[in-house]
Amino acid sequence: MKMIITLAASSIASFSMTAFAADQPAPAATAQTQTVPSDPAVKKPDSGPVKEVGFGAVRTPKLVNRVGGDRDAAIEVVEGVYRFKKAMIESPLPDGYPEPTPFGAIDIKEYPAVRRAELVSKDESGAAMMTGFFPLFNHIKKRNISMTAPVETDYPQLYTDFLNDKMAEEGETKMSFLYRSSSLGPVGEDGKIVVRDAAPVTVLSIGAQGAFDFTEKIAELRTWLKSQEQWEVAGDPRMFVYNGPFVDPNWRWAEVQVPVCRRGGTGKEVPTTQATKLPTSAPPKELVNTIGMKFIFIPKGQFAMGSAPDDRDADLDERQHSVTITRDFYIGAFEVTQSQFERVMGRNPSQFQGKSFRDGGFNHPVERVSWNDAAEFCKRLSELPEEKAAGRVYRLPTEAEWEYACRAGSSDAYAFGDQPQRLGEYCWYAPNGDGQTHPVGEKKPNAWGLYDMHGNAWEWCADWYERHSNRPQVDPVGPSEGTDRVYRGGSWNYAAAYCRSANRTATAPAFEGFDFLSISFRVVMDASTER
Ligand SMILES: [Ca+2]
Ligand SMILES: [Ca+2]
Repeated sequence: MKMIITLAASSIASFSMTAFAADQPAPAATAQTQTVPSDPAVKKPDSGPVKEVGFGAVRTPKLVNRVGGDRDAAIEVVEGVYRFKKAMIESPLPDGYPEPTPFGAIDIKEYPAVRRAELVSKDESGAAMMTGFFPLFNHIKKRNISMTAPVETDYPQLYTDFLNDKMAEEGETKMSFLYRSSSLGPVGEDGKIVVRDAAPVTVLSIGAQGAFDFTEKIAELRTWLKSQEQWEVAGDPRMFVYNGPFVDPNWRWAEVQVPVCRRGGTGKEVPTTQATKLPTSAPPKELVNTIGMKFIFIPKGQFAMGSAPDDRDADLDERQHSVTITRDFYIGAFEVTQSQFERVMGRNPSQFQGKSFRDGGFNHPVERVSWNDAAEFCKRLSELPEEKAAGRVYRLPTEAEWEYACRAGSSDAYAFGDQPQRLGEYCWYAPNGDGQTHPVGEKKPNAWGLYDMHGNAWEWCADWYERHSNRPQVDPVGPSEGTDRVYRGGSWNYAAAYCRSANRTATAPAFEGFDFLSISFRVVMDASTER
């Protein structure tokens, strides 16, 4: 088995180079820059275009912690290219990716979520990896996506006991091309290829040079792990190959990595390389209830909740972590409107109503509702005889469900990408809000068919507020008690950063001298009730 892995490692490396040579113009020169990766240490200017930094090579000291091996090895960025001795990396890395680890050094690194095209092979011979390269290459070509570095190879279920070098009886190999940004294409299947978002992961990594022995590098990581008590293994190993064919074989750059978590952490429960497959981009099922509220079917799945480590607009309470939603659900396509609220509750507390509005305001989101009002609405809607007969039960979304639905497969700042200048297509916010809410559904929906998740009116979630940790979570519902309830998404009178998918806000659930101006909500209907 050891031998096989060594073969696989070297054949991928050498074959990749050949394929680049045959079919690929200089990868770096064709870099299609949708967003510019950025050094978190550098403050973004308040306005104006962000300056392109070479081909994307940026220093990311906050994401890298040198913990062993050659501690003095230091990479450089020269003219937008990573360099170490005579080795260099010219293709851009995915957005937010930490810098490479130089040969012989051992780092602990924080990787953000990444959209990637995967091809799985049960064949361990290494030949399968050769046949895997072209489908992946054709996939990115078809979508007009440029090559990034690295090409990633995962070895899921390779070990039954990594620390004691016990191999599994059989395993598979997964080769992945990484998207630079999730805005480059949707998740879903493309023939044998699956495009999905891998969750953020912390890894122990060792830099490798030229034709290296995979098992030797693994052994060095194992030795390091055995020498300390703070970190433990949290998944199966993977390999990064950074270079194309134009690089001297002796100076090719690679890394061998194994996921780790702090001892006592829960990282093992959701290994990132074996994440639940995300829903495809196929149009979800819709449903309209007896009072005309439209709902969209949201399939269960996994996503990266919170903000990427390099998002300079992010607040401290948005720490990125993996969340698994284990149950399908339905969520309102729109915010609850004034007419829907009035029909169920017999009153309309909104400030933006009356004859100065096109339709009296009835199709605007209801606002000036407290969390308690929103919860009461769900209860009364569930109790309507027609809804009861249909077996439907309504509730507020958990904060995780809300963000999962808002992102609709995206790991960027907004559901459509990272560019706030496009927000006006999707969102009523301060620059275009014109001092009021707007009828629901007038802007573009997200990829799952949900409107006004960004902006128009804020939206209550079920959870009490607390700061996120970086632990993986399954169906989180927030703390059992608290003082403030969460609300999300920004509104007509707030700036772009407040409308980000990950932005969090909270306030008291009852009226206490604050009139909940511009806070509305949308409701969830549990999918199990419909099957
Ligand atoms: Ca909204
Ligand atoms: Ca916030």
